[in-house]
Formats: sequence, structure tokens, C-alpha cells
Amino acid sequence: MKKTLVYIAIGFFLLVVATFVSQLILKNINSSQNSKTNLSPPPSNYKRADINQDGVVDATDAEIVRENIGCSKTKSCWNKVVDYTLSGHNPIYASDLDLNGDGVISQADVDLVK
Ligand SMILES: [Ca+2]
Ligand SMILES: [Ca+2]
Repeated sequence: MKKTLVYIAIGFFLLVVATFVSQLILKNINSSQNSKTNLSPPPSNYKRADINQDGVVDATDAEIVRENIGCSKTKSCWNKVVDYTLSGHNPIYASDLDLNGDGVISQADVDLVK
């Protein structure tokens, strides 16, 4: 009789543990799903590609990048002002034109201006 009670107690205990563990797992799944949906989108190249900051990404922006193809981190042109934003107040540096961040201004950066 006592043995039966012990088995019931163990069975109940295991049931409680199993419920607790499954709730923990569910909680983790939910929180990982939440963190995925709450992630803000990475800053898009589109915004950064508005080189002259006139609110549109167009051929003018692409042209500014194209004119500076060949400039790289190791060259003195890198920190030079190549243009000004449309408002005329903010200088655009050659380094701002390296849209893909590889240290060189190339056709790949021009291609990102879309
Ligand atoms: Ca623009
Ligand atoms: Ca680049």
C-alpha cells in the first residue's frame, strides 16, 4: 500500500517537472520568436545611398560615387570633401561614398545607389 503511494507521488512529481520543463521550452520558443519580430530592420543601403541628402536616391547620387571610383582608405582623397549636400551645409567626404564599407570606392558602391 505504501509502495503504491510512493509510486503515485513519484508519478505526480514527474508530471509537475515535465509540465514545468515544457512551459520553459514554450517560453523560450515564444521569446525567440518575439525577438525576431521585434528586430528593427538593418539600416538599408537605400537611405545611405542618398548621398546629397535631397530625399531621393537617383542618378545624381550615383554620379557623385562614380566620380570618385578608385579612391580608397589608403589614399589622401579618402578624407577630402568631394561635394556638399543639397542644403549646402554638410560636406560629403569620399569615405561617405564607400557604401559597402570595403575601404574602396568602386563600381560595387555605384551599384548600391538604386
Ligand atoms: Ca539624392
Ligand atoms: Ca566600396
